[in-house]
Amino acid sequence: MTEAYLEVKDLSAIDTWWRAANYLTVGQIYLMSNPLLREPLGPEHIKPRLLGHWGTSPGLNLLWAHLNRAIVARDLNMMFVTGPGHGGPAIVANTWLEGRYSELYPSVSRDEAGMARLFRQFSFPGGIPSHVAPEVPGSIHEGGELGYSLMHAYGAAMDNPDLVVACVIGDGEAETGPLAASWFGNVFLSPITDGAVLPILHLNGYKIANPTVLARIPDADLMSLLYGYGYRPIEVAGDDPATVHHELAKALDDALDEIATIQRHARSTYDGSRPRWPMIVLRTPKGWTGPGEGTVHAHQVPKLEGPQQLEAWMRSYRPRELFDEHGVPQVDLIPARRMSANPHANGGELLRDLVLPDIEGFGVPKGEASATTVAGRWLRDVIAANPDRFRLFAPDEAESNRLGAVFEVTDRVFTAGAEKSTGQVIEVLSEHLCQGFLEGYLLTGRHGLLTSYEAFIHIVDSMVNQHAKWLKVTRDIPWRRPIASLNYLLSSHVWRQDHNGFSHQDPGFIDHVVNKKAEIVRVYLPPDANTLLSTLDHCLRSRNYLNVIVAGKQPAPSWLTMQEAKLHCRRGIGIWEWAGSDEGSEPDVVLACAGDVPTLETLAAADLLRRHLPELKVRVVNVVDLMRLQPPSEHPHGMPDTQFDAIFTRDRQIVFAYHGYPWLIHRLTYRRTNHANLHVRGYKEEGTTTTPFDMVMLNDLDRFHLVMDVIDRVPGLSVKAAGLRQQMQDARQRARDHTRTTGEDPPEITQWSWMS
Ligand SMILES: Cc1ncc(C[n+]2csc(CCOP(=O)(O)OP(=O)(O)O)c2C)c(N)n1
Ligand SMILES: [Mg+2]
Repeated sequence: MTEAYLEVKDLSAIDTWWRAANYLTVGQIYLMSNPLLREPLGPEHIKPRLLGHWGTSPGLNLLWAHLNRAIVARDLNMMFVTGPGHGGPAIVANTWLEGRYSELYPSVSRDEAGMARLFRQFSFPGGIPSHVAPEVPGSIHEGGELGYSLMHAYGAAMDNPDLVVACVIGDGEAETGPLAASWFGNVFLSPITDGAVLPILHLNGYKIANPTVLARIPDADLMSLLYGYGYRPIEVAGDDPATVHHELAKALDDALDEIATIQRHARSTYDGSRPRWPMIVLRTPKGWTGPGEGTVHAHQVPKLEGPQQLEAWMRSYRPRELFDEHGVPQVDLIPARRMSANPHANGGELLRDLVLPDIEGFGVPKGEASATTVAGRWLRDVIAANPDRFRLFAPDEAESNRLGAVFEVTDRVFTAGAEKSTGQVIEVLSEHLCQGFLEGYLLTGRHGLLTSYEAFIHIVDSMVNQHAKWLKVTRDIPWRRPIASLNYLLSSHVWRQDHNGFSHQDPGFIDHVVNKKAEIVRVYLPPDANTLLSTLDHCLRSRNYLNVIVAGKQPAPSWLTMQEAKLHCRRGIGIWEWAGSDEGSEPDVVLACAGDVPTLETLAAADLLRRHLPELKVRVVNVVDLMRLQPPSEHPHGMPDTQFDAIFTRDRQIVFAYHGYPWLIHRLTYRRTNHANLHVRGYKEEGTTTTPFDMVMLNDLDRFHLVMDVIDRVPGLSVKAAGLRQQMQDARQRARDHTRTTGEDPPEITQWSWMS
């Protein structure tokens, strides 16, 4: 037995809270009536389908109780991030004890009637989900898909100097790649301008059906590992409640004292170097205080002999001491600043608009420009104008994606080693960390942009799913205010991976995101620099979306003036009359394009057609907002059939040059009148390290092939234009031969410009 650390009254308050929360957790998992056990428990009181997770819950409840003691004592501004989010009933129990749950859901009142609803609704049809889902007050992290707790915690702490984010990490969760990378978070956290994260590694020994790695390796190894990541781990271990209460209270005081000391020092001396932040390692049994304690059988719903066993278990928490005769909980330790009501956990409430510089001042004249370089100048001024609420995240690719102008006004955060710096850019190679930090930052009411290579953003596909699900659910929760959209600027895209090759060529992230709910996703393919500016400006003003923007970084034609670009982006799709030859009449063929490189090839094809087949009426259509292609019933940006038919015609051939995998265009348009005449060229998984024009030829997306497609499809041309078709074939061969002899594309390609 260790020495007593807590005063008797505090020990009792903590233990009461813990027992109350455990009681309410068990009640939610098993009961649908008789919440205060007024009658002997019978089968009729027990849910027919027992769903949920008990094993992690007593540990979460213990931590919540102890953190409340610390919050009361220190008046902390604290958030709770639950890594093992399957412990939903535990967190719901604590928020109900704090009264927050009933404030938001008045029918689940803080009394016996409310307790009955609280129990019944959990994991019940028409009720609430089993995890720490968006419905749960104080949560920014559902924890359904494990691995993202610590990165969310770090993102939340950024630019919130007053905030302490307590983050419980499951020992199973800690085996995931994303969580393993998250320990690095302390390198990207400024002790001066950011808040603190208190990681709590919950070593309950097990995941679902197996022991965990970190619970089984020698204790000294674990301590060395965490020390090596830059933390000072404070261990608390045991299975005797009183002992653990004393030790945990002491450990938390130690950690919170140290956090305060670290911040005082850093903020008074402006020393931004990485301190050795404290963290807690909590080693207590899985399913502590319940059947199957300390075994894998405690993970979900422990199997019981019958109602009597359940009743005995629930009574072991001494409910008569916990609730009065009306079922009102008799707990102290409700802080003035409750974790369940922390405003940062409902970030939209704190969200302030960005100050956005007028894009007019950044536009480029028609000619040639690198779209992302131009965007970088605007982002530089966005960063300068919003020092406390906008961040750029990149897996080491901000410079590579030509956004380097931002470093004229800010720097990268890096607190370790000799060359320390601080600023509004986070560059860490893990795409998971970029995504997770940004999610944490957005969910707590700020704004940001993630720039990545197009191919590798796939690494976070699954995280995108989870964020999209979160957004979808929050739309229907009135008290959850809208948050800033998650914006992707994907560059170094499939067509221009010049230094790299096949491994770096994959435009499929777009396909992935369009699976998500239409009200959440937006995909933009700006064809040039000015349209990219207009698109970014739009996206940074939007709320509750995933905006995916794909844009090139290489010098490329800028087709539209700033004014034209704005109008084009507002429409999302448009006929480029200046590029076509249909002049107000019905076209013979529609050349459509989406994406910068396909737009270039399409215009070059239109140029060839105009020269060689002057009587052919060609219409050129450019798509910036991909969702315009869908019907309005499928997507809010969808275009009515009448408009679609007017642009794409009801019966003429359409040759569509698309940035990504061609099937997506078919998927988006399959219900349209003229779908049978739609022929899409795009990336068909042919790639290597070669010249830009060889890349488009490899995938039959080049101008010559587009002309051949027109000849093959437009009635009457195949015979008449057979000679031109042959010239196009030869042009392809010449271009290929040129690359093989000289290592570069022929001048007729590289020096082509519109109507030159
Ligand atoms: C990424 C991911 N893989 C697998 C699962 C399935 N799963 C749910 S709970 C769990 C075990 C979690 O163990 P741990 O993090 O130690 O939590 P605790 O022991 O506190 O329940 C697993 C594997 C998941 N939710 N997420
Ligand atoms: Mg575990």
